[in-house]
Amino acid sequence: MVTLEKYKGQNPAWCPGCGNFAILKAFKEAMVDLRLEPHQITLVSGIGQAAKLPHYTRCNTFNGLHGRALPVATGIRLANHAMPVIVTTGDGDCYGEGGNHLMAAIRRNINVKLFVHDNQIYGLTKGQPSPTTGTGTKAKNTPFGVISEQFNPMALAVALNCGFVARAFAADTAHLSGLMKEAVNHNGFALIDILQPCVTFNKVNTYDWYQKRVYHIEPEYNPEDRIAAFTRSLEWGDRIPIGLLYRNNRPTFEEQVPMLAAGPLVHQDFDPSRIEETLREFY
Ligand SMILES: Cc1ncc(C[n+]2csc(CCOP(=O)(O)OP(=O)(O)O)c2C)c(N)n1
Ligand code: SF4
Repeated sequence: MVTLEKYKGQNPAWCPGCGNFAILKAFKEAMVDLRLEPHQITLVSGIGQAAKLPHYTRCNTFNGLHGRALPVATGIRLANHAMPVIVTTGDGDCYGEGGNHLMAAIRRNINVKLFVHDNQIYGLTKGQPSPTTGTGTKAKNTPFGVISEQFNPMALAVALNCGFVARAFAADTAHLSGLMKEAVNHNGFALIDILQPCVTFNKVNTYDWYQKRVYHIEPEYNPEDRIAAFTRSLEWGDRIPIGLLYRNNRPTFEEQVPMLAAGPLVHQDFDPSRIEETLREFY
C-alpha cells in the first residue's frame, strides 16, 4: 500500500517558514491519495529552490538544466507515455529561462503536469526580480524598481488554449493537493501556478499579503468558458482568484503520434540492426 512514508526523501534545506514545505506536503498527499507508488511516477525539475523538491521526496526523478525541465519531461513522456510525469519548477526557471519551452509544451498539449512554485523572485540566487515580480518593485539589482511589465502566466496559458489552467496558494495545502490530483487526472498538459511565499527575499508578497487577497473561485463558475477564464486570469491586486480557471479536452500530443499507438516505446520491440537504415533515411 502506498504511504506518505514511502515518499520520504532527504531533509529539506529550505529556510524555516518557506512556502515550499507546504507544496512538498501537498504533493506527497496528492500522490498517496491517487494511489501512485513512488516507482510509478517521474518527477522532473530544473534549477532553483523549487527545483530541489525532487531531492526531498523519493520517486523517479531527473534534475535538468536551468529552465529545461519541460523538454526533459517531454522526452520522458514520449519514451513511456504510460507513466505520469510531473514537473516542479520556479517562476524564474519556468517563466524566465524556460519561457519558450512553456509555450511549446502548452501548444503541443503533451500530457505533463507543471507545478510552478511562484514566489515572484529568484530565491536560490538571493532575490533578483523574476518575470512575476511586480512592476516597480525595488530589489537588490533593481534599486530604482522593476521596469518590465509583470508576467501573467494564467493569461498566457488561457490565450494559448492550455488544457488545464489553475492557481493555488501554498498555505491552502488541502486545496492545492486537490488541484494537483485534478491535474494528474486531466488528460493533457496542466499548469498550476502556486503562490509561494519566500520569507527570506520577498518581503512584499508575504503570507499575510496573500491571505488578504486570495479567494476561492465560486463552485458555479464554468471553467470551460474561455472568455470568462481570460477575464478571471487578469484579476490581480486586491483580489486574486485561486482554483481551476480554465479547462478543455483537446487531444494530447501523445495521442497523435502514430508510433505511440502500439504502446509505450519502452515496451516496443527494438531492432538495433535498423539504426543504420534509419540514419541513412535522414542523411
Ligand atoms: C543558465 C543558468 N543561468 C543562471 C543560473 C543561476 N541560477 C541558479 S538558480 C537561479 C534562480 C532560480 O529562481 P527560480 O526559478 O525563481 O526558483 P526559486 O529558487 O525562487 O525557487 C538562477 C538564476 C543557472 N544555474 N543557470
Ligand atoms: S530563499 Fe526563499 S524560496 Fe529559498 S528556501 Fe528560503 S524562503 Fe524558500
